[in-house]
Amino acid sequence: MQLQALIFDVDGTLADTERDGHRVAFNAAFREYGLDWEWDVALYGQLLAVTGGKERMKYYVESFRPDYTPPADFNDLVVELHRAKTRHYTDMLQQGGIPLRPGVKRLIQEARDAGLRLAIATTTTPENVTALLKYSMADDAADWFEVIAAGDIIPAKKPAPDIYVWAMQQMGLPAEACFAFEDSENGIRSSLGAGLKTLVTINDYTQNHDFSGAAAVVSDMGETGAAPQIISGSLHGEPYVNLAAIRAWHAAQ
Ligand code: XBP
Ligand code: MG
Repeated sequence: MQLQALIFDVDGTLADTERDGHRVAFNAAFREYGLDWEWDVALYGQLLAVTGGKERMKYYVESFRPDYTPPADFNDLVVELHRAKTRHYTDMLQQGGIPLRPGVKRLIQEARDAGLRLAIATTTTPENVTALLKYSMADDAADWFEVIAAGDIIPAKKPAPDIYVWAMQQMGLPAEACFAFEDSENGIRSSLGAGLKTLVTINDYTQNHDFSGAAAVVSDMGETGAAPQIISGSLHGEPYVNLAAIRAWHAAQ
């Protein structure tokens, strides 16, 4: 079936948001609430095993803080902390904090010029996505994506396939007409589970993940004069990740 739409993960795929974005915003929220929780770079790598900020905080308390006795209204506290974290995170983006990864804007522009449909499938909060698109991509970039599937819209977060399935339902497209972009094992379990061929661009947190089933695994999308490193698969003779390479991965058996 002909390729009709590209579906992008956000965190780690469009931009390296985790280490210098989400992690920092979580810590700012913890300080604001007088908690002695501090997520350093290494610990945050372990916490990324769980997707979703609220879920991640609960996992931290359960698995790393046996000394902490949660209050009776712990669920409410987590919701409040997460609201504060989202505020810190979107403030950071507004201040121009987090650039897109190499080749992301180029590829999205090429896809738009070719008339492909675009969507987002992510576990992060919707405000975070629109802020990243606006401040790191273009003022009106949120309008370039016909579906932004994000956050609690779907209860079962990645690695469950539900968020991708929901995005495709909204577009009225089958998986065979779409192609996905991911950076993590939880992400690719989700996209492959939804039946999508998927390209992986790795980052420092995800480089040792298991990406079996990926169409290819590369360091980044690449740019003119800055070819990506190929970890597995092939670029089908293209200099970097472009629509020709994506069409070839999409057509492959
Ligand atoms: C992203 C996530 C998110 C972010 C934090 O995973 O797991 O939870 O880390 O955002 P993926 P929130 O890239 O696979 O979508 O705090 O808004 O959840
Ligand atoms: Mg990701």
